[in-house]
Amino acid sequence: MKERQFVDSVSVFVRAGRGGDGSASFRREAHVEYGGPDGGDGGHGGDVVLVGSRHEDSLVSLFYNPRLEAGNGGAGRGQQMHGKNGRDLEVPVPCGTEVIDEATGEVVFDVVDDGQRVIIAKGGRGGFGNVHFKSSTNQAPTRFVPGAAGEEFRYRFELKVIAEIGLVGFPNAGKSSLVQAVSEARPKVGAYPFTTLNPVIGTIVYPDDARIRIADIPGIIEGAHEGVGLGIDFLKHIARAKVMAFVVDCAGVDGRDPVADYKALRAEIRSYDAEMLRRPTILVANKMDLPGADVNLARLEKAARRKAVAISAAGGSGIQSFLDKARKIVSPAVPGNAAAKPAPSGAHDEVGAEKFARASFFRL
Ligand SMILES: Nc1nc2c(ncn2[C@@H]2O[C@H](COP(=O)(O)OP(=O)(O)OP(=O)(O)O)[C@@H](O)[C@H]2O)c(=O)[nH]1
Ligand SMILES: [Mg+2]
Repeated sequence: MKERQFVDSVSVFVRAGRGGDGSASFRREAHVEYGGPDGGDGGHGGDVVLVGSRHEDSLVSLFYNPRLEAGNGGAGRGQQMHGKNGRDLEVPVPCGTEVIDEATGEVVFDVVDDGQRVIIAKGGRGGFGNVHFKSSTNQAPTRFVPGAAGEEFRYRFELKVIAEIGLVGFPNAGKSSLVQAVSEARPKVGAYPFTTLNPVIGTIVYPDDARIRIADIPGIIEGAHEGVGLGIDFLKHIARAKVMAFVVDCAGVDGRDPVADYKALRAEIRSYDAEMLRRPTILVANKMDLPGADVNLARLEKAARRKAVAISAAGGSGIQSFLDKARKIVSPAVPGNAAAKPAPSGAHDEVGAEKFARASFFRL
């Protein structure tokens, strides 16, 4: 198994840039005996800025590089020249990163959206140069103001995967394929277990712009709740999702039995946190394009005593039913995501669904 590179909690030291000192300089010109003060102001110190990025999925780079320092402002100079402003330090972080002040334990910032910028430490102001201190009584002030220190903090960054739907399934069940089919996210898909090593969030965008985020995590195996495999670290992310979707390989490609898989998945979740099973769930029967899947589907639905959403994540069939179901089940919990509009009256359900499907594959 590849080494896992996923860090969701890291302690960092953050220092914004110091402001540059003001200058105490006097004009020197040929033929002017007493040049007045001409010391410019110092430049401002750079800020430390977090930038939400959907391309980041872990805090691992900060784990290896836990000091974040922005550039200092340059000193002011003669001829009223301003010092250069210090360079801002922009740090890309995954959406869902919370910033906790270690001194107080309080969450002070929350980076939620792609492209969102949050200043977590402000640079110090540049100091005034002596031009500011000229007065009628003091024509030759030597006074200047030193640059102010930048803010300094010790923060803990915590990654909270934010998704309405969390996918749970054995390795190779087709979770990442499903995320690919319904969102713009491109998690790796592979015919071997544990292709996915880190959580990936995809956003389903409906034609009326309602959005549902869906979290893909590494496959769960028996014993995950006790730390077997990669599962335990990721169950806590799923634990924050409002809805769980169990993804089962209904064709039993790896010689697995979908009914046994479904039971084992539920048992793992129950052992981890029984409360999670009381939330709404979606049962997804995947790989319906393969032989034997039909028979297994009937068995699965009987054993689970519920209807499954039958799909082929790779082939594209049934995806619309999944989208509809996801919307219906998540919407009450998400303000602004009204329930899916019913098909136009008189239209056959299938026709309505087909129209909806075409629009749904429009990607951002
Ligand atoms: N025939 C068929 N193959 C599928 C389908 N969905 C996924 N696969 C294949 O199953 C394999 C595993 O798919 P992934 O989407 O990577 O599965 P996963 O659940 O994300 O796996 P892990 O990340 O390892 O937990 C890949 O080879 C896919 O191409 C399907 O509907 N039909
Ligand atoms: Mg995967």
